[in-house]
Amino acid sequence: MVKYNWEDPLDIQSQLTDEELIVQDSVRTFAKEKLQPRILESYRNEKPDRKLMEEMGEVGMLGSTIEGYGCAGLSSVAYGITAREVESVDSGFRSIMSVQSSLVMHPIYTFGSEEQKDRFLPGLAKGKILGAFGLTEPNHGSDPGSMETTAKKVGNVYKLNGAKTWITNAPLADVFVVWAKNEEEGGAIRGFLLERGMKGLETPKIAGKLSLRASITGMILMEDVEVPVENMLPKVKGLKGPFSCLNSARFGISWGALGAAESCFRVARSYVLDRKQFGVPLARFQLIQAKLANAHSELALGYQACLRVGRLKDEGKLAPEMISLIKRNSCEKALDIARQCRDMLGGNGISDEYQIMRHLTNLESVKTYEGTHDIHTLILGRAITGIQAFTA
Ligand code: TGC
Ligand code: FAD
Repeated sequence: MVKYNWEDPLDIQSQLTDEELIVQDSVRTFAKEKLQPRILESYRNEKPDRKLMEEMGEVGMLGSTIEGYGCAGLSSVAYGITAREVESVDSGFRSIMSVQSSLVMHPIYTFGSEEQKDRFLPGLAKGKILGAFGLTEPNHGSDPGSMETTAKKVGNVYKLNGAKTWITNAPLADVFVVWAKNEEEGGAIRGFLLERGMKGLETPKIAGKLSLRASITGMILMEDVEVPVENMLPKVKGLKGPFSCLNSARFGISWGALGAAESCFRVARSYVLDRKQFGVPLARFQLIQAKLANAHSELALGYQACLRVGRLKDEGKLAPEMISLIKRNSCEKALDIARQCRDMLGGNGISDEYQIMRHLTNLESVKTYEGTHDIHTLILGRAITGIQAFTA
């Protein structure tokens, strides 16, 4: 008879390749030694740590699925596992990593010219260059197809005008993947690489965040920013450009959100084994065991689904709706698990010493960015019925 392993109930470990197990080990060590000691200070004081990116680069965590250019060429599953380990410490740290990897390096690698790849990818892989991705605008979040940012060709430059908001890494970034409507092509959406120092480019920080405080968020304001024609991503036109970057980032988030929830689960489990009320450990009560069993089941099922989608992605058999399914499921279940775990700690649950409340507030953003819960519901609804319900 096989003994049940509460830490890995569906035996995910035996489904990973040797390479993926090595990645898991090394990222787990990195998270324990480099991320965990930093998080309380970073979160309390909303202090992003620029050096962290270079440390992630040193261990090969940036753009890890890319072949060449100093990148590791790993599987999507290895990328998912990395997101899980990083987000088990904090979603903000995973955000920093996934924007750089999926939303900046991926489009340059997939849609960029050879010159763009040679120029940007090695520095991005090492974390020497920091990237940001500008799709969302003040008036257009869930509906980026209505964006107002424009690009107008004048001689050998494009002049960009517009504003992007809620942009991870923006105030510190060196390079910005900005999506804009190209007037010359009847408003077709194109990606442009903007660089810090370009005249007319401002990136103010958004203050007062009560979530994801370990990652910095800001705006990208553009007033007649002159972007050389060779900085336009040549190989993609239309919304499928930004959306295909989102496929990769949303996939990572699906693993990551569960990583955050798993951390909450572990804290709650050990707390209820130690803490006594009515003369016995909390873990002795059936209501507590039911909460643990529910969280444990959702984590096991959620990870198995992420692994399956990762394997299909690596085999080239992915439909983007599969990613909506796991992004939506992981975020919703992770938030619910974090709330239940917070509850099991009673008053201590709201203290940052116990970490759960930080994960909980982070997960509120994770549920919203990269397509809100509702948007992924509607993506699935369209796939099921053949009828779009995004617009009236
Ligand atoms: P729709 O008509 O559905 O599609 C337009 C074109 O795009 C193609 N497409 C995709 N291609 C690749 N992957 C996908 N997932 C795709 N989804 C759609 C589609 O085939 C079509 O191509 P073509 O060639 O026919 O033109 O477009 P729509 O305007 O109706 O959009 C529908 C909707 C609502 C699903 C979409 O707008 C959406 O997903 N909205 C959510 C916006 C969003 O996710 N924003 C994220 C911003 S980035 C971010 O949050 C980063 S946070 C990072 C961090 O800190 O970790
Ligand atoms: P809205 O689109 O205004 O939505 C508000 C509410 O209405 C939501 O509940 C939504 O689900 C609902 N809703 C919208 N449309 C419909 C509909 N058709 N039917 C039913 N309900 C609907 N963006 C980037 O481009 N790059 C980044 O790096 C980035 N980083 C971010 C970091 C953080 C911390 C946050 C919070 C956001 C970030 N975003 C980024 C933006 C993020 O992608 C958007 O917030 C998200 O797409 C939702 O857009 P919105 O905030 O404008 O909300």
